[in-house]
Amino acid sequence: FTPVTPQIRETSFIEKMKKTNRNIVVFYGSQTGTAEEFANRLAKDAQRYGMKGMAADPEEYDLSELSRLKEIPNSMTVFCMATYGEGDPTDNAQEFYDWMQGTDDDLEGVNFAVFGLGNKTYEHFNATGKYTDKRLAELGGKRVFDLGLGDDDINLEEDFISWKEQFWPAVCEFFGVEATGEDSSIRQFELVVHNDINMNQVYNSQLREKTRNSEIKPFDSKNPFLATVTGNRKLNKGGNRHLMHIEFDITDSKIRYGSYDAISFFPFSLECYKLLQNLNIFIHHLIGPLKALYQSWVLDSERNILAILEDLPSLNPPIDHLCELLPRLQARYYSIASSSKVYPTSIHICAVVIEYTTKTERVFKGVATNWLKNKEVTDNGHKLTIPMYVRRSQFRLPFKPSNPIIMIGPGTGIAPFMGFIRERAWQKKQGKEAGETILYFGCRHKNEDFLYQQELEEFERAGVLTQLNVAFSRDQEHKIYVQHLLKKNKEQLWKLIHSNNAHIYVCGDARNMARDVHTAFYEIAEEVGSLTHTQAVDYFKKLMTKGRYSQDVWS
Ligand code: 2AM
Repeated sequence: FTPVTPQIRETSFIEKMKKTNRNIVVFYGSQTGTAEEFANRLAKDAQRYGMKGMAADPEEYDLSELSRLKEIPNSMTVFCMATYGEGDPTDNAQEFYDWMQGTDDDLEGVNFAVFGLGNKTYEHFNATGKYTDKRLAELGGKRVFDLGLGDDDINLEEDFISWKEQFWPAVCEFFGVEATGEDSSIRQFELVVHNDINMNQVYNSQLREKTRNSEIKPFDSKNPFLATVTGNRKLNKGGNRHLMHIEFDITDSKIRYGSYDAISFFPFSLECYKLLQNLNIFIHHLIGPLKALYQSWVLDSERNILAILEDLPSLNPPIDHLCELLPRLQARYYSIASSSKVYPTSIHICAVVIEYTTKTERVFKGVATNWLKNKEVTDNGHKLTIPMYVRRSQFRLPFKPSNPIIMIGPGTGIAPFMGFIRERAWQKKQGKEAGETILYFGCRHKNEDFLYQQELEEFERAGVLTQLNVAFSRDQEHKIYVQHLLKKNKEQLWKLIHSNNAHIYVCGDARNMARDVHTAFYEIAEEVGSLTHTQAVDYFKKLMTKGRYSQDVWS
């Protein structure tokens, strides 16, 4: 697909809006693409109301021009802002976020609205959206419509649609305009059939752009590094799942990483998977505001776009329209399981291959994990490469190696801790006095999915890992989970936390595990430290702000 209008590279969004006659700019703080998709939809909606919108990546424009927006008559800006981790903005919104914090620009006459994308299972629900909304108003901006708070734990799509349904009438009233009824029939793309494509040139990574001051930009989502796969092995000994350990060579990349960072990949060679795998597509276009039906027939039954088209053959959308609605395939993030101190030129990850049968008896296959699973080290002598970059995370080892660490990571939550432990081993080798290094790992069966068992037991024998606690959940009748083992060792843990400055790290499932582990720590503080429940909650909140209780969790 080729854009009909040529793209003008312009860092001034004001100039671009003036040149292309637009009056609404929708910025997105997006990590996985949802906020970007929402921004595109809002920008497109605008034409129904006789306005002209554009979606924009804040990283590509100079946001300090925001106060100039009033130069454009009847203009407004919308921010679709995702929050991730511990209440952080997304990478592409970081600069804008810093600017908001430091600026004293007068935004009088600048009309705005904010939709936040967050997840209630995280403590700092929608922190970035809330801050953007509050800060733009503080600076004198005019809030045209109330902040929307999308919750990915329930149904983000529905939250967005509900917000949008009220947002546009409010905008129309504000500007005194009426809906024109003109639908999104104006295509932004045209279908061009290429018969002579050299597949090797379809995706050409490593175009390392130079920035204005001629420094080479680091690899990032727009400019990934092509890493060679140097290892791929199955970690579990049994069971019907496939847990894998994969190694990448980054020798020529100059990438430096911490064991705590996350690596991301683009499964680019499977572009057709877009059609097969994209759940949560704009199905409301097809079935209207039947939300309950959407929930049960689409979301709960996990029908992706292909399944919908199969099950509703009367829908026969033109292929170019369909492609226009599909969001770009997004990068996937995995915790790094290696330490750059030990492996400066390679990065390791561990991940579970996602594959299961949905309610409609279709086999759902995770796009990236299935693609990675089949990546051999060589394919007929050709080295296989994967476009990737490293994203910094908040997870880091304590500054002083002598501080004790308590790591809790069941399942693939073990990944960053393999890096941590290797780094502690390296510190020990350097003659540094490494503090207690305690791991709580959990899996189903000892003989099946005890990931990195051999390495872990060797680290324990070598005294690097001072305590290895493993909860096998299905080796006996009743479940044993990591939090049960934490409770068993409550005296020791409380002493390490309260008297010895221990750092706590939790990695893995956000929905249940992270919350249950949190509760176990409250109980420990109450039972051993004699705190009241309120005091215990407060105690761990303080540890979090001090960076002594970190979570890298996903749902
Ligand atoms: P289960 O699947 O037998 O319930 C890694 O996924 C391990 O985490 C598994 O042993 C899994 O057990 C366990 N697990 C599931 N829910 C959990 C929870 N709420 N807290 C801690 N561990 C959990």
